[in-house]
Amino acid sequence: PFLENVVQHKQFINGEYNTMFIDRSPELFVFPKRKDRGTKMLSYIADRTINGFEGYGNRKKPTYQKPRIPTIKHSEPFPKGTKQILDERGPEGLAEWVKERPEVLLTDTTFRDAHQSLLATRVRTKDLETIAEPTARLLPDLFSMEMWGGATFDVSYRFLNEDPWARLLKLREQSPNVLFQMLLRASNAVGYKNYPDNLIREFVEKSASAGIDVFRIFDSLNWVEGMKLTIDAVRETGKVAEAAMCYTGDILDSSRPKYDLAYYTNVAKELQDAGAHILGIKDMAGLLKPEAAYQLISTLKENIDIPIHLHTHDTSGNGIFTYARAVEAGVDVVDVATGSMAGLTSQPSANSLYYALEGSERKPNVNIDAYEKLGHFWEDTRKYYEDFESGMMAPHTEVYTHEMPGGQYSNLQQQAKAVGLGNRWGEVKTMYRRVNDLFGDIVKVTPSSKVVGDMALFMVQNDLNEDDIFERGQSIDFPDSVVELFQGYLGQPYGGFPAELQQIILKGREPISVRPGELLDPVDFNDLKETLFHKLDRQVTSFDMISFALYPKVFMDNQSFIEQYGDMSVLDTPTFFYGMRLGEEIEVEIEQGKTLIVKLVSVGEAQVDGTRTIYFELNGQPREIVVRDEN
Ligand code: 3PY
Ligand code: ZN
Repeated sequence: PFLENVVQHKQFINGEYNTMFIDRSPELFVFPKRKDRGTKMLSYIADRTINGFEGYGNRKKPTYQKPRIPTIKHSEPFPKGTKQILDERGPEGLAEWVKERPEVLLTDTTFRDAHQSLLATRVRTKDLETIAEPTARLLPDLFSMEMWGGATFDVSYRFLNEDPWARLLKLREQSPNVLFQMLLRASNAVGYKNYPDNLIREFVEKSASAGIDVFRIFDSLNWVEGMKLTIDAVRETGKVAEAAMCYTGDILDSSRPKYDLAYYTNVAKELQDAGAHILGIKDMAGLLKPEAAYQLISTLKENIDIPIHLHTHDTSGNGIFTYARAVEAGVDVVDVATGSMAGLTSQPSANSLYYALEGSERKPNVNIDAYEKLGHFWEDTRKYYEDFESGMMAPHTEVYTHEMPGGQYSNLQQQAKAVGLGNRWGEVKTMYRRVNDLFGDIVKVTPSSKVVGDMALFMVQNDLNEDDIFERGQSIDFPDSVVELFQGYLGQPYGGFPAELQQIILKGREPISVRPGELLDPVDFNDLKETLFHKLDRQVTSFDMISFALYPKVFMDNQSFIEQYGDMSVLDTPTFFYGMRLGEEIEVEIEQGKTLIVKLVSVGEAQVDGTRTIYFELNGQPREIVVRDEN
């Protein structure tokens, strides 16, 4: 504790100490009475055992089979992969290399979008860490692993009480050969609103230094103007700027000409001109039909020079067919997930695509046996997260009508339930599309998709239709997110906002037409460091500062959790969610080489004050924890 006190002392941090510093600083020897790590951890386990995990119900802990892990030789050098190509040849060299490949390349999304779309983003670092090295060793021919960004950032803090930066650093160590890819919402970073320019630059720089190689950058309204700063920031780091356009509507539907082939070709050219090393096509809802994919990719191949990377969701069940046609048209890279984490609202299966392209010279170069083995791990591990499954059991072609992104479907369903509209979910889905049309047919992806969802819930809940909005809109208080969208705080939609509706929603407020970031004050990082130092009473890292600037409350709530319980990312997932069974014994490695053995001996009767005493053994010594029974 002495060393801890010294290195956290303000004078020490600021470098203002001399040889008398220790003698003249008696406060260094006042140690706060802290609960030891073991007791904190037992408190967490006791609480989960009695009260369950938030949103997870209070079920008894199931017995799971230990996930199957493919055998690898840790001592052998890692096979070389795309990371080495980037390091040796730079982003332009990598792009050239991609274009020369005869086979279609694969990005594996299992560590990010697959579980964001199937399991509400709840997969924990502990499980990712277990399979990261086998994945990197067995799939060295991947173009990249998408493993960060999107919703993983705030869900890590908010629901898993984990540090997302620690996840990135740990996984990087386990996978030094394959490019790491993240999803970045341009000026919205990994949040739901525009942030100041200097915060975006700082976020990009620190993400790159912590291990991100490929940044897939998109704007939720396809507003290229809003993406340029982020593209430049990525280019400055020497990493890969994959600028993506979001696919919405249907280029095959001539009755809906707003988003046609010419529109996408123009956006693609603008992104290339803005400095993209790779063009991403982000089909976040899975609306790109097979023939549309063929036409789109063929046309883009004639009009731009940079490689094309296609992302889709398999919600409709047509994902593999879409990819097969895109491959025929010359797409360079496609996004897939490990078989047992693929399909439905997730990405199409890597394994299925491999077999679908049998006989084609563009068949992906992957070790299919390895993919099957990695799939066993995920098949077993996915069971831990059963309560977060969306309940979608079969291909869902209604997506072509409502156009809801894969990652939003289950989320909005939960939101609908929370406001008492669980039994009116069908109406909410229909309303989602009607709101899209009301808003002038806009791109729907985080965060614009959230605004459309908020408005749909609002209209169903208040029994409003389009006529009501136009006739009585002046007296309606619209959700904040809707007002902000129409103020221009998420940027500008293609074709502008519908003017009459904008007036009704803004009620005299002035909309902006410039980049919101231009109007925001820059973050003062020195000031922020000082503030955080006082709040946390410890050394403040650049990662802490960025996270606090993006999500002040979420970040601080997580700090309080750590203060109360310690770092619970060390627990195995079933224990993290359910606590322990009577008589169960577990081993917890709290740091390298330091393992605690925990046994749950018995659970005391509920007392009149609402508490129970839980009896544990910690490394053979009896320990009692008093916990409030919330049931
Ligand atoms: C995200 O922004 O998190 C998405 O996955 C959008 O599709
Ligand atoms: Zn996606």
